[in-house]
Amino acid sequence: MRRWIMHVDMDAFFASIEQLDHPEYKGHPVIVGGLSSRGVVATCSYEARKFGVHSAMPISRAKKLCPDGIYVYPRMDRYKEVSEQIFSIMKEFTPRIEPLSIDEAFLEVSGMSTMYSGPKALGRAIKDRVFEETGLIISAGLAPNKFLAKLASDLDKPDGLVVIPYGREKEILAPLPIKRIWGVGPHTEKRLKAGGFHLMRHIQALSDESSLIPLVGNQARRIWELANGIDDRPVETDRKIQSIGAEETYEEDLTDGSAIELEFRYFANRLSKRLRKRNLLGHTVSIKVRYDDFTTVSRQKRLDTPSDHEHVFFETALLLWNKLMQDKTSKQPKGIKKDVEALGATTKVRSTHFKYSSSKDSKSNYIGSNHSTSKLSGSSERNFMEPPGPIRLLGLTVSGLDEEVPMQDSLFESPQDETEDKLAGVLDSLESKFGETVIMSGALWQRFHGENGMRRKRSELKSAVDAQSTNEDVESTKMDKGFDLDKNGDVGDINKDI
Ligand code: DCP
Ligand code: MG
Repeated sequence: MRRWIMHVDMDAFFASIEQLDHPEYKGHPVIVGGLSSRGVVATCSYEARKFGVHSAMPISRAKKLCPDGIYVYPRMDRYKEVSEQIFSIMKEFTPRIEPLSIDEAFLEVSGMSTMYSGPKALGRAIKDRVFEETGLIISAGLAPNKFLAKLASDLDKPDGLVVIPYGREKEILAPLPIKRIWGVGPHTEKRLKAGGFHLMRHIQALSDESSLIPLVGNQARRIWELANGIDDRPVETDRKIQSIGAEETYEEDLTDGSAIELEFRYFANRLSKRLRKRNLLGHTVSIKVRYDDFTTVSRQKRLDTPSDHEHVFFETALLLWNKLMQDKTSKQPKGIKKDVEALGATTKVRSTHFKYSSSKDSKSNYIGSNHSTSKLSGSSERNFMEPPGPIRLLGLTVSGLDEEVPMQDSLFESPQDETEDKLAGVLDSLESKFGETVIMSGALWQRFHGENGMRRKRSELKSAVDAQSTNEDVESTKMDKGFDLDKNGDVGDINKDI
């Protein structure tokens, strides 16, 4: 039996629902997004795309391009409701569904096309059924594997229905740019292009992946296979959450290390709570930084031992941040003249809340409250180095998630981990009873109530989608997240591990 995979992706999902619920919006440019001065476009109708508006664009820019557009604030509950409706319609066709996002999924349809007059007729039947039930249009791609199916659904958007038949895989891929390969973000694209690989056919000309290894390391085999249309990944119906992240776009830019420290402390606290709630441990921690000129950089680190500990996430964020600040190759915002290393060597930063003690195994623990000044001296520094320019967005993500295996008390890594686990359990149960802000550490209290605290809190409340998609807490099962955290590929060099 031949394998057939279908990929479905709703057209202009949030905007189409707005047009459905407000028939007077039909045929007009509709832009859904954060409406504050720092808002970004979540999506827009195809009518608005003609004006050059697109996802992740600042709303202010969209308004310049399309001043007569209809601007609406997202209604996530409604979009989730419609998404569930669509998924249940698709389940009538096959139970083998792998959801990728709110509006996207893979369907394992091998063997089913015999019930129709081929894969195209099957795709047509599913499209028609979704339209009849919901009034919404999906674009669909059917192909021998996941990579090609996803590519196909995008080839004729909106209202697409494209089949890539057996035997034509390489021919269809040949003229496409290498950035269409799954997992090839801007960083990897640059490296491949430096080696002369611009189009899929340049990779297809190689008999194996060996010439790609010097350029992209252990990604070489996967890239070579995908460029040749080879992809054996199954449709995973019980796909687990792959990452949990928190990010924030600030109403006012952050300009000093102590404010940044507070943000990462807050993110680490949130993420550890969310992991505990799901009984998950994370292997990899990454930070994302967007400067005021929209330059975006990321760094990630794999932990020696997977963790759900706030202090581990926070300290890894500190390490990554200081490495990033010291990294001369990291992009500096235009017009910012400060030499980061010189800054690092001379600036004194106030450490607001905790004192750290380093232990031999390089793990360090906060042991109490302290106000001190210290001289920055490289990556082992316990303070957040000053940023080279104003920061618009910060994010912290934990990925590589595994179910926590119950352990005996004696197996706790350190007495501090044990104490933190017990304390966390108590705080979690108090919080579930009395709400999040009732119990918080001094540092986090400072974030909400200290200098500028209210300003930041206000921006959180206001900007549900100001930082792309669902702003603050982002859970993802997207399979390409391991390569590029950002749907729009603007994350920069996430592959850069330290
Ligand atoms: N989304 C978001 N922020 C982004 C990208 C997307 O909030 N940066 C949300 C809004 C979209 C939905 O996710 O409606 C689905 O994303 P898609 O990339 O599939 O975009 P659309 O469905 O809107 O348009 P398309 O027709 O290109 O699929
Ligand atoms: Mg879509």
